[in-house]
Amino acid sequence: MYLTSHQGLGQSIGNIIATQKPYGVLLTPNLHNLPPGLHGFHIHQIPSCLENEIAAGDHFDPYHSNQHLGPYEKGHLGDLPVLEVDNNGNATLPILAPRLRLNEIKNHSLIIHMSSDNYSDTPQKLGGGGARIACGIIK
Ligand SMILES: [Cu+2]
Ligand SMILES: [Zn+2]
Repeated sequence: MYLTSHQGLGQSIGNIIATQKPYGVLLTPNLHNLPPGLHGFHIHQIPSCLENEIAAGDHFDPYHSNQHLGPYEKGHLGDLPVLEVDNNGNATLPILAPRLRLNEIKNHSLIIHMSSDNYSDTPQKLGGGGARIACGIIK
C-alpha cells in the first residue's frame, strides 16, 4: 500500500495479506504512517493508483447494485469493514469480508479513505469517506 501523491505512487506504508477463510476473505494489514482512527476501506474497480488514485475508479460492483451499503448487505461487493488505525498510526487488526472470494478480488485496487464509512449513501455518497489517502493493487 502507498500514500497518495500527485506524482504517482507515494511513500510505501506496508502491505495487506488476503487469505481465503471458510467465512470469506480475511485481510490482514501491516500498515504504518496512517492517521489514527477509523477509515473507509474498499475494493475499487481498476488496478491503478495513478492520478492521485482517481484512476482506481469506482467501488468494485460486478453485480451492478449501484449502491454503497457496506460489507453485510447486497450493495457494492467492494464495500469492506472499516479499517482501524491505532494511536501510533499502525493498522494490524484483521478484517473479515464475508461476501468475497479470493479469486474475484485479484486485479482490482484497495483504497483507504480519510474519514470513516457509515455503510450508506446518505447523508453522503459512498459512506462519506472523502479523500483517498492510500492505495494498493491486489495481486
Ligand atoms: Cu473507496
Ligand atoms: Zn461502496
